[in-house]
Amino acid sequence: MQAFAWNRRTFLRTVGVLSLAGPAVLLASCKHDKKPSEAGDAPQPPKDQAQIHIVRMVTDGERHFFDPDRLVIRPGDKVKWVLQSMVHTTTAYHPQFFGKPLRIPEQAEPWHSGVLTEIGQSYERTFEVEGVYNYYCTPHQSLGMVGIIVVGKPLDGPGLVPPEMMPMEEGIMMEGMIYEREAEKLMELIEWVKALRPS
Ligand SMILES: [Cu+2]
Repeated sequence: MQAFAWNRRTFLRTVGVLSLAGPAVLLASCKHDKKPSEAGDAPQPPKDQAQIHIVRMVTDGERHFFDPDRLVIRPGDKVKWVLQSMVHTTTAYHPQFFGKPLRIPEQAEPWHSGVLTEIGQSYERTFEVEGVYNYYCTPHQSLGMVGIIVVGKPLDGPGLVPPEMMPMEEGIMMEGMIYEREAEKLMELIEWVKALRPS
């Protein structure tokens, strides 16, 4: 009985070593024998290649805006909003914040920076879930201070739905409403994203 157990452990250990060695050998051979068709099979960069994208929050006279107001990034990349002037927020369109309609991917975490008040103050977050994200500045939403972020592919989702088609019941109209200039700017950004797609 004891001899059997010993043999069995030895066998398992041997199999374990073989299965560990397997992927390493495959990876090593891939490096040298990669066909062109396989090169496009890796959709995401390694974590160490993640980038940080800077978005400035700007007031210039009567204009309040994110600069740039549109970004295409890769999953795992970070966006850092930096206050350049005035006071601003970066806030995801999500019912969790101020009753706004959902305009980010359904699996994604919403965010709200709170009001940034000191020049140079910043807020950052990492985007993992692929899709289209709409966000706005709470003090300046009615003036059209909104932005859009495409993470990975511009997949269909809440962030590409025309804002005027959002169902608005009278009771929640005031809290979560989208203002006219806000809707116009969102449409401009949505059209920009759609133009990125292959026709
Ligand atoms: Cu603002």
